[in-house]
Amino acid sequence: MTKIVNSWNDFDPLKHVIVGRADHSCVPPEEPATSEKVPVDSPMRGMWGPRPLETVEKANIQLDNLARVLEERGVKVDRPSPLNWNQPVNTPDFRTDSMMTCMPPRDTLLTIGNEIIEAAMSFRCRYWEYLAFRPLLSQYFEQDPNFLWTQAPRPRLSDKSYKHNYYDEKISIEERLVRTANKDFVTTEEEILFDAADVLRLGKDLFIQHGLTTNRKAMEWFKRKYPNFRIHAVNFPGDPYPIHIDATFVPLRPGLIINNPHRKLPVEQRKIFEKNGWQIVDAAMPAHKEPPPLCYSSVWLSMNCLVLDHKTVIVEASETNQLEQMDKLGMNVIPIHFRDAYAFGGGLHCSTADVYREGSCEDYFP
Ligand code: DAV
Repeated sequence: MTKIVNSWNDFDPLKHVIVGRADHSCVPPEEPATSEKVPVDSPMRGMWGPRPLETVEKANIQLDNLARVLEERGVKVDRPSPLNWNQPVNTPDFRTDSMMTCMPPRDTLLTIGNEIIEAAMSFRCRYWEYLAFRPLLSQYFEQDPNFLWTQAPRPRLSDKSYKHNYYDEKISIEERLVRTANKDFVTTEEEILFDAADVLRLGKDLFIQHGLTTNRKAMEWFKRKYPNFRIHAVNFPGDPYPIHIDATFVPLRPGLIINNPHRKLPVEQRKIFEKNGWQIVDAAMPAHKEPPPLCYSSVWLSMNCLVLDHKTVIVEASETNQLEQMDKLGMNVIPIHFRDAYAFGGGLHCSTADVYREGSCEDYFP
């Protein structure tokens, strides 16, 4: 019997992974959920359409190189089948003029043990993104009799799912931080919404970031779906654009997490880690002052690393501070160049999705 899908965390030995592809990527037109994530001074504001071919090619070179480095280390790598993303999405509830990309897979697919969940994402332009992964999931289903293939309740993404006067370009960073602290985000509680990258898996515990891409109803869905798990809502008050937990709170091995020093886990929420002897250390400062052009993410992709096992981690090669910190924390570091892929949705962790890691469902926080 072949076991293809198994992964309970982000640090046990990685054996099989999906690496994204940048082909046909577009900058999507503005829509209620995306406006909030694009900084006001970004040249992406107001522009949309296919990304320049040269940037797509450069990103693909680095993605292919990541795949090669992983394969050299004995990790099986699968790649999605990109669609022509430059097509409108039309449903009974909304229309938007283009899709985005199938980068990063980490947002779309959530692996929990022998199950892969296609996430209920809040961006209208990402409505069909899971189709790029269907050939792979279908193959896993054929090969692995225990693979559980799940789609989270499909969101309708009608106007009721968003707060329409939420985005305001005059709003200052301070005001945004107040909103984050008050857990006031662009989505409503009309329906279940989450990006897979908001869910941090640590065996029996799922730590889920409440932010611009994941709402409370999603947490309730996870609670009911996994009655034997502990579901923790976490939030990081220092983040003006809280999207995804993987540039904020990143475990390296059992007992050790790096935390973005600008987005610290509140004292109350730290207790469960401290009580169980886990160490939370401030991540090193990013080496760059700005993200690359046409990038949605912040400079904190510096900490968006891909852990291969409890002693080995892939880190972006120009992130010298982060490389050095990893070394001090006792990790063997594999530096690879990856900044050309950042604009397509994120860093090394974002650009991958787990299929198989050794290990089983541990209870780290008894
Ligand atoms: O810091 O912009 C990026 C995370 C992407 N998965 C940030 C979060």
